[in-house]
Amino acid sequence: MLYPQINECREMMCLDGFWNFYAERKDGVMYDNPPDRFDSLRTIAVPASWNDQYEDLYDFFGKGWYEKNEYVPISWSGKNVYIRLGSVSGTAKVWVNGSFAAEHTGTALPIEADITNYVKFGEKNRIVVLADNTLDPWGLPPATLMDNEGRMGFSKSYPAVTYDFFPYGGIQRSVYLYACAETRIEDITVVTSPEKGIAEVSFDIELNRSIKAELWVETDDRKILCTVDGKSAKCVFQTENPRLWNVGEPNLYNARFSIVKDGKTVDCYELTYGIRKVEIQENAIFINGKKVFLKGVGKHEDFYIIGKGFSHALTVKDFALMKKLHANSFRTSHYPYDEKILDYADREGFLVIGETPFVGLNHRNFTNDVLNKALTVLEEMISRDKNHPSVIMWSLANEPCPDCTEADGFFKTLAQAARKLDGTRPITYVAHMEAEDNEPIKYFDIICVNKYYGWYLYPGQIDGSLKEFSDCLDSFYDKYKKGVILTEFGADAIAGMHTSPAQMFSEEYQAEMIEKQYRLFASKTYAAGAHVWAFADFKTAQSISRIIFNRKGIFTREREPKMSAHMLEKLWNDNN
Ligand code: GCB
Repeated sequence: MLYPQINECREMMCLDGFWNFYAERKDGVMYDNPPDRFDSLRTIAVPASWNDQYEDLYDFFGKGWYEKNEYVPISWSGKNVYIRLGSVSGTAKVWVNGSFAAEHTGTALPIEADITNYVKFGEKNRIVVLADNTLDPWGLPPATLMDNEGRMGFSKSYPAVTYDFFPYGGIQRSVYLYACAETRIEDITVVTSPEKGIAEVSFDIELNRSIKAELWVETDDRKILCTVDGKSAKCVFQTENPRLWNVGEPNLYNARFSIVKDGKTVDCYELTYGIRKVEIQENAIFINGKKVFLKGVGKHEDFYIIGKGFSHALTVKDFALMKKLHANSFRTSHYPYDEKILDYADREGFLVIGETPFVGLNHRNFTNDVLNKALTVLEEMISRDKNHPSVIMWSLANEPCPDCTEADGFFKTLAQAARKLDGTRPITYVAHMEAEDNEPIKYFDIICVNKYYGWYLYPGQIDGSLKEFSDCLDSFYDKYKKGVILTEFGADAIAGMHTSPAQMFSEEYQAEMIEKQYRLFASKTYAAGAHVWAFADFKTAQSISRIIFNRKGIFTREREPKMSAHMLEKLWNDNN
């Protein structure tokens, strides 16, 4: 699915801003379909989670109805019109002028529908979106059965989710209406294979309907004519001495694709791509034949008031801070992030581990039903993000339960599917911190693992747990003989809390622990990268182990540095 854009053939309008909102509660009026008038409406902002916009919505995990009345220009008549929502929490349904237009399950990925038949051109159109954020034990990610006494959630939390971030609800990414010709370019897949001064670039183009036409590809001072005869076309060329994309060297090319029929341009689309090759060799990551050690962080989409809503300013700020640290990479823990974040990573030369929303999977989740859903989500994610040079590998899960024998077949199928969908990137999965036997690892190219020595294990003992930390990683490597990325290690620190000697929750403890564990891990021959958990403090469900936020951020939630941020800036600058 291509990101909407305005160009010579396509028009677009953004529906971000104020929408009407109705929160459906058991003691209020409940709807199956949008009524002519909702019982009561208030204003809500899009894109943003609803939870922090009004106090009474803070712990509302149900059906949120959004409504907007918007003109569709008369100049769009005769064209096909689509609605595209970047992400809606849980299950989403969309109606246009009372007609049902689309349904989608799964958070953090787009929903798109052809709404041509429902639109009134030159008039106001009523768009209604249902965002159903009911916590679902079979969802991806799964929530445990709601148990408000907190017996079943992550660390006995309220709400009882199986993962450690707040289950924010709502329309959390931008909403667009866009118009293009009846025949349109629906998908483009870019594959680049650089080899000793020459690179092969291949574009696979998919159309929504069959046509016999010219396909012009303009890129890098070339104008290539290919033909489409049917619904797809391929264009392959070789380029000498290409400017390769790499970490810190974000060389991007533009490509413009136009479908020309009888001398008239029917549709066109522009995208940027990078020429680069990712390989795993000798336990390490190589980009264009150069070895790279991942230095960076695990992140979240999370900020005050907007919750998981996208913000351009926050994106710029976060990248600026990561650059200041001399970080070269991050993981989209624990779900796919807004595409604009990946665009920015392409432009800034950051390496990204793109993660699925398969977090908190436990015994009950390894069923055929969940697997089928997971396969759809995986396909949607890879199809959405495949053209970003910054995305260097796919992570197919974060910490599935360590002792689930059922997980083996589940991950075998997912791993095979991922390789089929994208043969150009390595695949990984993040093993559980307590995992001794992690059999699914055999299906992956490189292993990620989270370790919390000095915190959940050996609390209060940084030096006293270093040997165990080291031994445990060594035996992990000895068992699987694959390169290891330490995707999480860290400690909660409450900004402004200082102790001497370093004690848990102080800034000193966090900084000392991260530095000692990083230095030790980075010295291992099998170490392929280390990501500190986490970039910034973030909102979680409430529990006795979380002081409003998970405080493992090296920055506060406001993005102010803790001691560990200053320490890492120096450590990573000194080429460690
Ligand atoms: C983990 C999880 C992460 C949590 C972190 C923690 O292993 O992957 O989502 O936030 O531990 O702080 O407990």
